[in-house]
Amino acid sequence: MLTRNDFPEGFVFGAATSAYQIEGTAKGGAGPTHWDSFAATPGNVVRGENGDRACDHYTRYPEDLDLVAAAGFDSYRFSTSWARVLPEGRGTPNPEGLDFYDRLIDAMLERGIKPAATLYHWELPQPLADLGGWRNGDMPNWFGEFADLIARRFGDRLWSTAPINEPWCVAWLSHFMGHHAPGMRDIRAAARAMHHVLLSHGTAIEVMRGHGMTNLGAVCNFEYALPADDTPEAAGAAARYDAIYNQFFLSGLFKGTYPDLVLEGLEPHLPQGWQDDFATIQAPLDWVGLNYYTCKRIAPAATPWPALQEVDGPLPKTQMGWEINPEGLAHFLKMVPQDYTGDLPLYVTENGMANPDVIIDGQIDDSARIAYLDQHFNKARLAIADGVPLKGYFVWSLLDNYEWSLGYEKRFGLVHVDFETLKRTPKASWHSLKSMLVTS
Ligand code: IFM
Repeated sequence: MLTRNDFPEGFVFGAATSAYQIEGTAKGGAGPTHWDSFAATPGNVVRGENGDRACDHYTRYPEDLDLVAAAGFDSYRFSTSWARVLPEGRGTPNPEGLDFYDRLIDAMLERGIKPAATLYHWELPQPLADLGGWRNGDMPNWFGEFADLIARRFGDRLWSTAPINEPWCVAWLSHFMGHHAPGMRDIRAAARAMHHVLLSHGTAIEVMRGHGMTNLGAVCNFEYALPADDTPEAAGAAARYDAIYNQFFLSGLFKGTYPDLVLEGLEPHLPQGWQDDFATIQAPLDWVGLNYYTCKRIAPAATPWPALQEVDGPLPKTQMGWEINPEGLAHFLKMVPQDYTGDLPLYVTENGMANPDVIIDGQIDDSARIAYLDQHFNKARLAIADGVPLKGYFVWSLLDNYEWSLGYEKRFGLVHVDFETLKRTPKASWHSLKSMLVTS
């Protein structure tokens, strides 16, 4: 088993969560979000579950942060709910919401935990969703106002900050594939959301820099796109998948343009003048975060662009049905600095697996998760040895939580949550990480 000593001095280990997935939105005066209306629509979410109660982290955060500290994590990656601090999305802040994040951040600092904030992890205030949400060209201004509020109130105490978690999910998964709120399946909506997400990101970076904040980054998610067979058609489909998923956002952020393979489908639908927005989109960053879980096998499809489909693969799978393929992490840890970020510090900002964990005699044997993390940590260690400027690694997730359209069924936590009693029970993986991280 690896130990802390297998990683460079100062390497940051962390656990990650997000607001809607754990806090419980019913408490503390949070406004409604598009996830509430999406979940209230039959067929969208398993059992129609929502984030009303979730893990009640809103109340139980001291116990949760004790678990972060006791495992020896250096940092806690959390998100600030826009609708909790600005129930209308704009205008008058909710003092209770601001006070909650004050308490949460101070509780991290009291425990010696570095607060790693994400401003937006997917719960868009409903009043802004009603105005078209990410499709609306005013979104960067609204997001800038939210960033301004966070910067003024908490900026002096945050260790790191990223504006938006996983732009691909915010834009493509939610506006082209329809799997997440607002559940759209529309190429024009997707194109606009893809661009507005990046412009909002850049606007927030400029706002936060203006307040003197440091250690600002971007967090993108990556899927290792493999051709389903060795035909040129499958290679072409996998390249299109890779361009949409893995290249589009980095290309905007670091090259000031979008990949041709994506423009061939999206260009007619991008907002007018999109070419003029890259000065903001390319606002300088201090680090880039990679979220990595799996690979996908891609085949061509007889449909309009992007004319591709996912097919089943042969590797062992997690509870999500996702193949376990640590090679993909190795691939991205090489490709991202080589093609985009150069010497910029990188973090793995999410990695982990869902497992059908059960409590037997008070214990949870999630040895599959221990093996998964070990394999992926090893790829990180090898990348560092090859000179990749990887500075930290965050495990998804601290707690079992609301896995979006899959409800509470998929368990990603290092800590088990009984969703009836809300009791927390550390799993074998939490204990294993503790042995790895706590040095005597
Ligand atoms: O639960 C999600 C998280 O919100 C974003 N990244 C992937 C995780 C697992 O699906």
